[in-house]
Amino acid sequence: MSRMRGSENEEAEQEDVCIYAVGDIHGRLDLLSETFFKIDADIESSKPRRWIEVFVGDYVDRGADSFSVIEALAERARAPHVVCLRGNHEQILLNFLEDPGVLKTWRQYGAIPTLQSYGLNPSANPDLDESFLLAEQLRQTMPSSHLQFLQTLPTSFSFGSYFFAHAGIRPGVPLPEQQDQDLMWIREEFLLCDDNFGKMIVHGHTPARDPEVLHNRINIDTGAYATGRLTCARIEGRRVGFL
Ligand SMILES: [Mn+2]
Repeated sequence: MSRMRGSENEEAEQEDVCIYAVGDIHGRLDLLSETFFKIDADIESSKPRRWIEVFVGDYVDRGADSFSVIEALAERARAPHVVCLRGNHEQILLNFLEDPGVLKTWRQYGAIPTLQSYGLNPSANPDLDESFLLAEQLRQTMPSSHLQFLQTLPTSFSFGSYFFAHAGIRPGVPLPEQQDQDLMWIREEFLLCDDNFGKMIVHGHTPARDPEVLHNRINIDTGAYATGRLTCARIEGRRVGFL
């Protein structure tokens, strides 16, 4: 069973809450900083009575500044209205600390720049011995605040008529019974499904050229790492816009 934050009794209040939802960051501190600035400016100008910020995961890998992205998010998430979800990339990083052999796979997901951002010096294609050494070094180097941040990320967040998860949900399974594996990894079975899922699903994980607003889901992954475009949706009641 997934760990889910949020509750149904928030539904009644949803109309006066503004939700900012941010897509996959992948080590782009520059874009994350811009997005913080845009959110803060929007709050300043539109003055919502209440607001929530949801980051849908994939903070690390591929981009150059994973360390600083985690640092910045962990800091911002100290505020109670900020929710950071767990992406599959955060999960692989945690798996690697437990099982260094995972690096063989993780490397293909952009692990090398992440390890470098923590001050490690991995070769381009580490063998198993080097993987054990790197995992040990990462355990030593990673600030405990980062580890705690990563270990406590929930895999979904439900608020009013919206449901947030990194990758999506498994069609046919009630939202409270969704499995972590699906919430962090699912693709086609979710993306190609036309069902009404009971709530609007807001997700990242599968990059699209532009943010996608469909009848049953909103995809906010615009491939920031490669495109330089980090999407932030602004959701107020039924209105969905982008900063
Ligand atoms: Mn992903």
